Amino acid sequence: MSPPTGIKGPGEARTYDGTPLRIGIVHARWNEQIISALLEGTLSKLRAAGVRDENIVIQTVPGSYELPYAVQRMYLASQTQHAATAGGTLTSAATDLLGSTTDLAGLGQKKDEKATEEESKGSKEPFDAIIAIGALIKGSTMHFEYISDAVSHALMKVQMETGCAVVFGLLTLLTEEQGLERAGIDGKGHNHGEDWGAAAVELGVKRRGWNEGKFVE
Ligand code: DLZ
Repeated sequence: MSPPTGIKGPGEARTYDGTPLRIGIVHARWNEQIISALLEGTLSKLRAAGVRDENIVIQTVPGSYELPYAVQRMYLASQTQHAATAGGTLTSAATDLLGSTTDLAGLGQKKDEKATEEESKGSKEPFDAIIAIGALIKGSTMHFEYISDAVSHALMKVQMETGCAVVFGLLTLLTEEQGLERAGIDGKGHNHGEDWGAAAVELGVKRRGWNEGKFVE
């Protein structure tokens, strides 16, 4: 479904070539119906821009509170992969990037074979952008206010500290109904995941340009 016409929104759709990009997605599992629609919307725009399935890494976390930590660690993991394929040793690269060897415990473990096969086809570049998706629904306590605020600030912080573009896919909702609308469920509203997919491609392409001293518009 296309975005509503009017003043709100990012204006006319722009086209960027997502073919070379590697994109991370991390989504919370709370409010599953809303999240899965948002994820589908996000993937549809990534694929429409040419991002290859093997270059999209999807991780899940229990709730939105875990999103900033996961984004930070996923980015470091992608840097570790890149360092390993670029000739560095996995251990030294990971130690440098993570600052602690205790986080490396899982690196040598045997992985599910199918996942390994799928992963091996894909890019090992650091992520060009990571999309954090969650849906927080206000309850009767202050929980919502604390988590919304903490997660929003932390997602901004992680993008500024890592230099990886982070797309803010966090819905902060007063009601479940608002969530259904913003996920475009039941023909209502507009699926915001589509905007997040498009934003990740645009930022990913621009970031590559900026890294080379070019200004892509
Ligand atoms: C605990 C909680 C509550 C009450 N509501 C939500 C929600 O609406 N959306 C969401 O993504 N997560 C929720 N959580 C879970 C927290 O984000 C977090 O996963 C837990 O507090 C564990 O750290």
